[in-house]
Amino acid sequence: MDSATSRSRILFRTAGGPFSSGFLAIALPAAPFDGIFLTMRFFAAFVALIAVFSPWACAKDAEAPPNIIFIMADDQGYGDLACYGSRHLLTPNIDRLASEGMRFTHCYAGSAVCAPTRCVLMTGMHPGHCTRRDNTATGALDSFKGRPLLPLDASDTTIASSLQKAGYATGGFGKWGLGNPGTTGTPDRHGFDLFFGYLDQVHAHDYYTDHLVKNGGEKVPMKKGTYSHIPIFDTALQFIRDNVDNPFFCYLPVCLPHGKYVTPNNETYAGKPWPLMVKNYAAMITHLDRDVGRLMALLKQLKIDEKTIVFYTSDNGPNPPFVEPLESAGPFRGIKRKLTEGGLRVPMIARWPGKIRPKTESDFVWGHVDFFATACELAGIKHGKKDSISILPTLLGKAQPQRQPLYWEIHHPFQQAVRTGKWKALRYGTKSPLKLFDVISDPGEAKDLAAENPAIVRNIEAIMEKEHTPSRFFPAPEKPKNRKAGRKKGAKKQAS
Ligand SMILES: [Ca+2]
Repeated sequence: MDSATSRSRILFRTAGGPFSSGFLAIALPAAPFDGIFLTMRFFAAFVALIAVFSPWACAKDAEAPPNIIFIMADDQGYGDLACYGSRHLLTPNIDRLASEGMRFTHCYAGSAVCAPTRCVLMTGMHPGHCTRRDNTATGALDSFKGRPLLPLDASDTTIASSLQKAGYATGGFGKWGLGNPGTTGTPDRHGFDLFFGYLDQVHAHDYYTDHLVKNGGEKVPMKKGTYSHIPIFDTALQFIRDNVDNPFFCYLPVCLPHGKYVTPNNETYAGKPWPLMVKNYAAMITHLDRDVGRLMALLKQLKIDEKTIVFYTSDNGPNPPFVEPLESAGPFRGIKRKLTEGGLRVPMIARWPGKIRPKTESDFVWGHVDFFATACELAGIKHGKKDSISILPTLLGKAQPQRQPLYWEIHHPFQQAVRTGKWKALRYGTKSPLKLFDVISDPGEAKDLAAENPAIVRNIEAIMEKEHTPSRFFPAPEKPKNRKAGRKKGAKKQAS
């Protein structure tokens, strides 16, 4: 652990009474009761009082664990932000986040679709270990409109429950996707004091829904014509106001810019030579950008800017209609639902004034799976998640050893992937040949180098075998079953 973190941890745990009593315990010797020690006792008490009531005490507060805000767009591509090279989209507020903080160029989503990414993020377990490994599951327990779903298990521990236990106020706002009402997977059962938005991910397609959901399933009626993102985001801002004096975790898995592609206003892009769907998608990203600006202004207004670390990312790669006109996948091949870089590589920005150096860029290889350990270290708490590492040293500008291999699997159709060092490998089916790419020199994964690197291939095959633990809900076939048909059917079924 680095020294800055040690300091935060010690000061947080000793805030209030324990700080002064601990200090006096050291300052007051068990000694004869004579004049010298009376003077020492008086002096120690005086110093302790100064420590509690002086500006030093304020400095102590500044070292308390930070508020943590995690904003996650839905289906926004790596190339959809100006600060990640977009020539088409206006994202000045998110760009400012990047220029005031650290921009990561090798950060990976938990998965290539909504639900497993959320599962990985919340549980700090990769898709070979976690409960929900794809949007739908074979023979699953939960269902919504006939789709077999798998909720979080009661035994799953989430980052929200860990932070809640550590004294954080916890709020989630947007698309939950890990358990519908009445299941073991609702957010109120997994550490959220307050959740507002959609529990079901297909319900989340309906931006003009007649109701949203609070906590474990309480229906909140929406007035006709309400664009749901607006009350969802406003509720998040109110949660921040309400918890200005607490450490808080504000999880914002917003629905924008996921389909349906509807927006109250696409004027910014009205003159562009794009189909309506593309204009709306672009406007949805710019709408989110404006809200990021509102959120950052609120942090300044509440004077908690320096006590708050803000992350911004997306849950998976973009959809096909945006890849050509907007270059949404950036330099990468593939889209959402694929374990190629286009499906997995996502923007990731972290801003924390006074701690993260502004205008920095990092090529450290990590993923959403590491948010768990990172947030725990920020909060000064321990965790037992073996798949998750803290990237706090990197955030603080310190050297950090290369991460162990990142592993993914997804099931419609079945794919496995590994990123280790410069290598990215993927295959369809546990007995299918591995494709191997050097994603530093070949980010588009165009040249398969498997034949030239048999030892690397064997090593990665062993990683895939080890990291996949069987799940009866997510079978792992040896060979892909009719990949083309699976892709077509999967694309329709996996609409979220
Ligand atoms: Ca998504």
